[in-house]
Amino acid sequence: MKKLTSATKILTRHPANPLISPDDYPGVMQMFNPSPAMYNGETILLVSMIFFKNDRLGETRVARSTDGIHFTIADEPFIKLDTSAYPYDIVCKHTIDNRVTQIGDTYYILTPTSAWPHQGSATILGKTKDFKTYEVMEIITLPRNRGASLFPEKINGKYYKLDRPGAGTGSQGDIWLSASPDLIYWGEYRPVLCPYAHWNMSKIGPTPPIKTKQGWLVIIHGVCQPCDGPHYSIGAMLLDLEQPWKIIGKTHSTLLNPEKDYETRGWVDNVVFPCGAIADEAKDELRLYYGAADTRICLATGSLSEVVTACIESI
Ligand code: BMA
Repeated sequence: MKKLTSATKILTRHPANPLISPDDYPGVMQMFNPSPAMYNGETILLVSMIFFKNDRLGETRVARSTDGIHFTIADEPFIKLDTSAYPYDIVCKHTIDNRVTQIGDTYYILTPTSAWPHQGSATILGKTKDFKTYEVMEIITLPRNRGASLFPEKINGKYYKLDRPGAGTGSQGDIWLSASPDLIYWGEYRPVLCPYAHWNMSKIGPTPPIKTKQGWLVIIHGVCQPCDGPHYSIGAMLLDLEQPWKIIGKTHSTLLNPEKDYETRGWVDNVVFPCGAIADEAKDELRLYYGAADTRICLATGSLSEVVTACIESI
């Protein structure tokens, strides 16, 4: 039998975990589910934050780091919208769990928000060039769609995004694909992946695809429902570079499972949740920043090529 690394052993948790914890920020209740990007050599995380004061909903702040380990978090929210004006009075509350994708010198941010009194999450498309100013562009999905993620380049002349319709309906949430000529108008919907393994039997969701020689690597989260409540874990799938609706492979094991105290205990127990990863093909490195127990932010690193192989071999 061919000797392969078990997918569960590819990533190593950083010894400094948790890298960011609300304990160090008075008034902050939760800092979690970060969306990573590289900007001018710095690692940026768009951090999801919730405060003890109940007059504030979830917001997004920018954390910056020169070494990818020690982060400084901005004092002000990054995503600011006129929530007194239609449609953002209804849609734009609770802006957490972003997905960032760089295309050229622009960083596009897909933000799932809660649409009240309507139910479920619509997706807001915004952009920045410097992680200081944020510009809202359009609402690009209907509810219920939480976790939509943009590809980092056009494929055969079209933009593509992964969608997650059905989110929030309990035991559903699959991954679909859509295409657009301009990032605003979307169509050509295609199903991609539905729950397929024990750890993602209830729901499954995407993050922004990472281009590798073998295909688009997509870090995914999956939810299962053991007796002690939902468990959120992390795996990956690989999509065809030219036909991104075609799956080349997927991990049957988890890459990361809630195991450490900082993952199993918090505001929501047993959660490891990704909103993206930083890949370096030259160094063969994957840096996966993730939210732990909806409370703190952690890092796990490992070989990018081993994650790709785990997908191809369906380990
Ligand atoms: C999901 C999202 C995430 C959260 C997870 C676990 O539905 O709301 O923000 O981390 O649940 O609570």
